[in-house]
Amino acid sequence: MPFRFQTAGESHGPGLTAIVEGLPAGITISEEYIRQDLARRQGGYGRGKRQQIETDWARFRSGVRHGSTLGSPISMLIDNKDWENWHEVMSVTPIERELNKVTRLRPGHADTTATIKYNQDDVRNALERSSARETAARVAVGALARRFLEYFGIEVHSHTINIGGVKATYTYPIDWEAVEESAVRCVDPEATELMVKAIDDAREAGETVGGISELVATGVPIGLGSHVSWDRKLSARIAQAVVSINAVKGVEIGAGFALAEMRGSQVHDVIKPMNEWQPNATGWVRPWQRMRNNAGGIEGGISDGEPIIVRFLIKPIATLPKPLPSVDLITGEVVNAHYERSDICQVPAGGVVGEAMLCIVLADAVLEKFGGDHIDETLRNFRSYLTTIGPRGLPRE
Ligand code: EPS
Repeated sequence: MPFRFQTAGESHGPGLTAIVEGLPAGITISEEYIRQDLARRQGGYGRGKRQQIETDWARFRSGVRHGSTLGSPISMLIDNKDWENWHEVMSVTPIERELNKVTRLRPGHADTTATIKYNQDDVRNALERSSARETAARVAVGALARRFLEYFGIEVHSHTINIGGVKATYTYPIDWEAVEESAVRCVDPEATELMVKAIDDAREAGETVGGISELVATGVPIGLGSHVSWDRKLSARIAQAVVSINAVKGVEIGAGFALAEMRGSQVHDVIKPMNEWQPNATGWVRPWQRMRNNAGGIEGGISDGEPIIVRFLIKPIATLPKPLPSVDLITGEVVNAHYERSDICQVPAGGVVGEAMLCIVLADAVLEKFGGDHIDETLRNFRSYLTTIGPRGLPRE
């Protein structure tokens, strides 16, 4: 059973809904566990006033009993606290009063494209769903996937490596605690300071800034994904998942675009045997190791056992405090784009959403490979597979 999910909800409607299917029975989970990631998504220097209103919390409505998954669809509700202020504007039923419509199109948001495509005369009918508020639901789904991956010793983290052109210096392994302590989720303290300054400068100028976040997944066994068809490649699935995040305009895996400047011998990751054959706590053995990881943990569309490294670019938020010139949807006149309120920079939060999407893709790939209706069955299949992944000439048990 694949890991499937759907989200629903408008930014200022009553709340967000997520439905997840495919997780085996017997996985222990709590709302508090999910809250940790929801809180991380709400944080980061440069966030707007909305995050002071919300305390995102996902309530289970199905699929979990006495703290364990049942194997049935899991539904979660995240209330919008801000709904209180939007009852009339976002009313499901028709209202008496004539409301001011949003008609000043923001360049860079879905305002123009979605309003025209869906034949609307109020941009709110498009912007409510295209708002990155939806990513709260994805993070709740991603937390379920993360919990599942923990059973296999797979961890997914992210860190900010660039905000507005300020680049972080870092080496692996990353100190993830230091990342979470940084105001912008950056491991480099000097860069953190400069990134904060870049956000302050942007705020003062009525601007917004984007940047780059890096995802690192460790403990991923060799063999997730497939080389045989385009849509089964792990790299392709990750790229789609990450580019689907609001405001993401680019993605690279491993050394990515830097590979264009190297020759083949500098690029490909030389294989060497591991000296250690001892399984770790989860039973994971790593019979092969690479001298480096330019491939970012994926070769031929299949995980190769090295950490999966993915970077993605988040453009500056389209809602500018000092709006760009635009056009009025109704009159066609030149106007300034619509502005309500917005974040100045959402890159630290974007990293958390990226983690969620990577967790979802990896959970799906683990389920595809190992199956199972109860987590014990999935783990049995996983451990059995691990006995087969060493050099072919050596005993496999
Ligand atoms: C967001 C909530 C939204 C925006 C932001 C993300 O809240 P509001 O519109 O009420 O201020 O702050 O949305 C965008 C970045 C966007 O471009 O739409 C959230 O919860 O993440």
